[in-house]
Amino acid sequence: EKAKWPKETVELWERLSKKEANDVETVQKSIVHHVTTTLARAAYNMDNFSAYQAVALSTRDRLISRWNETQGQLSKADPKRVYYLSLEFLLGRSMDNALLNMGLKGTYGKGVEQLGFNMEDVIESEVDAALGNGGLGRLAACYMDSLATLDYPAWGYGLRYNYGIFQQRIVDGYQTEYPDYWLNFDNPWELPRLDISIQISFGGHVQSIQDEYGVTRHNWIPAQSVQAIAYDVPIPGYDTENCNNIRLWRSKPTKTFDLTSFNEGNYEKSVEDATNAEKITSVLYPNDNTMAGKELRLKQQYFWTAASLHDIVRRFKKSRREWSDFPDQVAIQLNDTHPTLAIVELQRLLVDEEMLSWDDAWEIVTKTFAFTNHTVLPEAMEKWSVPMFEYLLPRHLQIIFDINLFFLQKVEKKFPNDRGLLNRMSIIEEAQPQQIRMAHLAVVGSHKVNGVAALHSNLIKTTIFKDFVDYYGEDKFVNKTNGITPRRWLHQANPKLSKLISDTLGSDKWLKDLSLLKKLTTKIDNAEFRKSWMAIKRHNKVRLAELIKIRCNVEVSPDALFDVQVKRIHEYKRQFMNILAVIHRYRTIKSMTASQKASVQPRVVIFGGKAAPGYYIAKLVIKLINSVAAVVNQDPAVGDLLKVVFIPDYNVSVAEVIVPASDISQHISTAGTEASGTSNMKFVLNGGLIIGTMDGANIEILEEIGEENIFIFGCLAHEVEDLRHAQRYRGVPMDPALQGVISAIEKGVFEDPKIFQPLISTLTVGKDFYLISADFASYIAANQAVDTAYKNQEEWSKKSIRCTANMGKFSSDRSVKEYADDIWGIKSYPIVDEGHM
Ligand code: GPK
Repeated sequence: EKAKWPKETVELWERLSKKEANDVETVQKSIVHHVTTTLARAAYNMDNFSAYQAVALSTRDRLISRWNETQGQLSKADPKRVYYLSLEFLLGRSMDNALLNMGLKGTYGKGVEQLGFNMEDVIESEVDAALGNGGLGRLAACYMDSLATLDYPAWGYGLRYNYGIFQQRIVDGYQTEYPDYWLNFDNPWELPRLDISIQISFGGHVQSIQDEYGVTRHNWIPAQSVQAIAYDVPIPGYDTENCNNIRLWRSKPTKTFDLTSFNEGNYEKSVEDATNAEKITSVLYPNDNTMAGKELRLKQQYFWTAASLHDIVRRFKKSRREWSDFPDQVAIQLNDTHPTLAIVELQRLLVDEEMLSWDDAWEIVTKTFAFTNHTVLPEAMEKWSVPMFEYLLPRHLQIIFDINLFFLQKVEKKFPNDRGLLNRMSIIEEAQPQQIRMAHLAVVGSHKVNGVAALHSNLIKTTIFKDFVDYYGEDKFVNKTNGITPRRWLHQANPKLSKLISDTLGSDKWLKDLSLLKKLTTKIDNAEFRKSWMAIKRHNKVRLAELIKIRCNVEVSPDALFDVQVKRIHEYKRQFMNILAVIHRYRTIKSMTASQKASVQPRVVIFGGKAAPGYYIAKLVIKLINSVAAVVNQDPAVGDLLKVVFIPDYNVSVAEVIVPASDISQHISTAGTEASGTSNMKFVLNGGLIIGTMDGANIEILEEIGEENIFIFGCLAHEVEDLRHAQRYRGVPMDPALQGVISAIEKGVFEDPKIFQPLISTLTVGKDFYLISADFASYIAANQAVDTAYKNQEEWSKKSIRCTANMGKFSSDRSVKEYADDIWGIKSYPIVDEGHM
């Protein structure tokens, strides 16, 4: 239409859509404009929260111009894009990050202060977007930051839950869950695209008919449908014009479906259907590393993958290319098995709707998808019961059976007469009822499968996917070690350290090339530099001590060693072992003379993390931590030598305070169980040392920073099987120190011991699956080594600097580049600033 406009009209638009300037006064005007118009408030009558809203709206305007410019230029150029399908995006707060990435923090800070507000208070008024559980969801968020920063054409696809991960409160030492209704106030970080609505169907039956060529065609006649509405979340890169997108889908009742029941006079049914439709995107499932198997979760997965694929295919069709070009235009990354149905849905679209042959379609599908595995824990493997699946997605079930049939035929051809092998590799598990193994489907439908750290990627090749490696060959299975974004996890969370590093290195280039941190090594022998380094750590500890005072009502000394374990509560992560060692420490201190006590290194042991609401043992661990804290913190015989706190409602914004303040943090999973871990990287990047097992990315961190700068203990992954076997069948006795700790709990030193009996039972000889007893002695020794090392503050500060200096590898920029080069085949496409609004 624009072409038909007279020249004057086009010029008028051009002139009026020039980008706003970014000086302090223009920014202030835009803030005040939003206060008085969008918020309809009087200019002076405001609190921090409304100030936040106005600053957020003003920031959002600038984000949207970048988003428009980026998406406009990409539409024209139409390069290959990657689509990152993730049921979780754990973004946390957006404002500070957006301002820093766009280079506007200074201007906004000045503008806001002049308007009479404290920028930090304004920033802290924002509630977290908590659309994720833990590591997997936060990884997706870090990858989106890196993709945008590196100018890769990338979109995320996810769900817009009304309720994110629950809020955790501690009542009488127990975790209690509260709904996280994060959309209570408008969310300025999303752009509702109410015009983008896709119909998604469920249920019904399949009609099979012969077409005019005698080919059998399958028609899915669904029973019900809902609408998917798009909400776009702009993701600005750091120091670039590029602004990528996360499209989140929200479910709504379809208008027609509503009307039918309504017109038939069945008002109740129409209300019920509407509610059922809305329910699909109402809540995030709060399980981490475990599978719940609920029908609504399966509905979420199909709703999301179908809407996303429809959107991707529609965008592809605009280019009017051949279907065979699809994999040259589109790469789709499956974040865990949650989006595996996308494989089946694309095959269905190509065969049933686009009328491609099965084989042509399957070639396109398998060239398009790649799959990331995040765990080897059996309880986390996704399986769906065939009857439930058939009821919801009858045509998709047929397609899965066909995929499986053709796949097993090829396996049989390559390895004839091996029934056991076919049984093990089948996508369908022969159980009562039959189960669909989503991991097998994801492997079969993808051209690359990756683990998330070197050890983990090797483990999946020898355990859960061993047969698949034998069949497909090694090349399909690759490693992509996780990474974290240094923008949020150092620059934003630790501004003082970021500034010291930039001042020392003479520029802030390291924020886009983390390997430059290596140059900090030259400063290690500079006492002045070490002093500044440690002063920043202390400043961060004071800040954390304030948070602990507010949230836990416990006073802790910032001069003590801060020892942190914050992550989801899980048996394999062994928070239980940590608190047992704390009890051991407590008993040791209690048994000391005054002069012995004088040489004890004071320690504050800090826990945080959520337990899945149905995970009874994990919840008991929280209770035990709080019971121990209650006793230890009150004991005058201990004083400041030991404090224990459980910080409630651990989330991204709390992590941003905790991570920069840690002296030592704990990454102590049983070897072979933690796929990677990413908080280990965050702590070390901030100059915190770590104590850990030879597990996940700990191993690669050790390789980078050197064994003198990390406290390693415990058995190795290849020893685990034998150790389990030995304790089960040869009755290896419990570690004596651990025995003493258990006796103390059983004697009632910490509340009624009956409460903790189920927890203690997990340590029964022969049942100690996570090998707490086997690792206990070396764990205690490693903790002693930490105390000793910390007493030498000069040496400690050198270790701390070496840690940060050698963390270049763990930038998510490195991870994302590897994915782009080795898996997606995409190139960066820098966006030109054309000055448009
Ligand atoms: C793995 F399987 C899962 C899961 O359901 N949730 C989750 O957060 C984590 N993960 C792993 O446990 C971590 O080791 C890993 O660093 C993270 O995913 C990202 O890969």
